[in-house]
Amino acid sequence: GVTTATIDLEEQDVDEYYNGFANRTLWPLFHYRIDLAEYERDFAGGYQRTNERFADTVRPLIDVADAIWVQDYHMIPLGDELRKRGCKNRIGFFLHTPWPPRRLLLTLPNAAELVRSMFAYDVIGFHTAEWLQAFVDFAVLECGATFDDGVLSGDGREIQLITCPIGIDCNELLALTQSENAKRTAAVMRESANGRAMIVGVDRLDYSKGLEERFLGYERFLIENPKERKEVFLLQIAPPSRGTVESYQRIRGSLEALSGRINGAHADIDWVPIRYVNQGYRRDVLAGVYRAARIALVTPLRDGMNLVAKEFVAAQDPEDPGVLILSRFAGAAAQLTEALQVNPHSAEDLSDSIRTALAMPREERVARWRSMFQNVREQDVVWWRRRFTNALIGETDPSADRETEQSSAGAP
Ligand code: ADQ
Repeated sequence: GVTTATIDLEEQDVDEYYNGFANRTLWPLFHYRIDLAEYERDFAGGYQRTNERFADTVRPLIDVADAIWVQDYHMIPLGDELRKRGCKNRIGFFLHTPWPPRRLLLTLPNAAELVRSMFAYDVIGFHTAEWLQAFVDFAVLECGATFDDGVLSGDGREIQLITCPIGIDCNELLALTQSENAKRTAAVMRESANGRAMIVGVDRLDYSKGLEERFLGYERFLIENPKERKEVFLLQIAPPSRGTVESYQRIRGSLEALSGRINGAHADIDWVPIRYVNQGYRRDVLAGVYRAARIALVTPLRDGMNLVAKEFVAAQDPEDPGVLILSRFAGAAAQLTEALQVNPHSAEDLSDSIRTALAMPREERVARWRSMFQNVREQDVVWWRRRFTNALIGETDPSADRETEQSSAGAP
């Protein structure tokens, strides 16, 4: 039931806006990687220009009764641009990434201006209380806002800030897990595992996902556990993304080198420790892979939420579930407290947790899984949507209020 309107971007917009400010400036900065963030005036200009274009394009499509929900860091100034075009509707914004600590955000030229543009929204949502608090810190200390009882006041506007952790479409994933394709995939994986325990990782190839650290932690496990090591293998699925950005080309190269080196150093004629695969898979195939895995390694260095962790939980056999090893720096760690939580920077911690997961008795696996599954099922993507839209438009029919509001206020 969704109608989409798309627009084309000029090559310059793709360079400066999408590959530039969105993916070479904000993405690394929001993931605490100021060493990778590139601050170029052209990027910032392209970002602003493109958001103005989005506003010009979408403005005529907005009815007086509509609520508007803007998604993610590509479109931070869009609400403000809509306001400048006379839009009086309720406008919400949801950030899918972390929000960085104030001292890191200060490295971005004109950061305060960007944050003040967000005062145009009525509701801003974050995955966790930590990201929300970091936003408040900046808004209060750098932009002169005040914060009380969930409401930020700044530049004459009031903005409701909410935590709204995104979930997966759990019912869809449960159905996918029961599909023929998933069952076939799980059977193929079990056969090819040949009695060994499969450890799985599924991530976009991105430096925020902690893949190098994961490989090194796994290697440490191989070295420290000579008896158990040939009883496991790691399947890492990592389809390339944002391949035109240099930092992504670099991580791709270094992972190829690292997996090659580890396999070269440890493989035997009948066993390869890492199966490293660079392609995307259908969702039913992924569901089968999750189901066949004994352990999932979800160890980002920083992640807004991380849906792979939730997909893995949903795909498990309730009678004999696998173990989720989860970075404490993923937003998901706030909800999935029964995962084995690790510091992804520590190879020792990763190695120890693999060992613990392999030895974990079935009752403990079931108990931990039940608690996590309850969260994944209850706080699914429908719950997330409802939580946000309830804050944005409340329980009432928004059309009545908004019409009066808009016609009495008039357009500038
Ligand atoms: P992402 O950084 O893309 O999302 P994530 O939440 O893990 O990270 O979602 C990835 C999705 O891609 C999952 O649904 C996964 O199944 C799918 N995927 C990954 N590898 C795949 C493969 N090889 N084949 C097919 N599908 C694959 C951003 C933020 C996250 C936040 C989400 C949602 O960075 O922190 O959880 O948005 O808000």
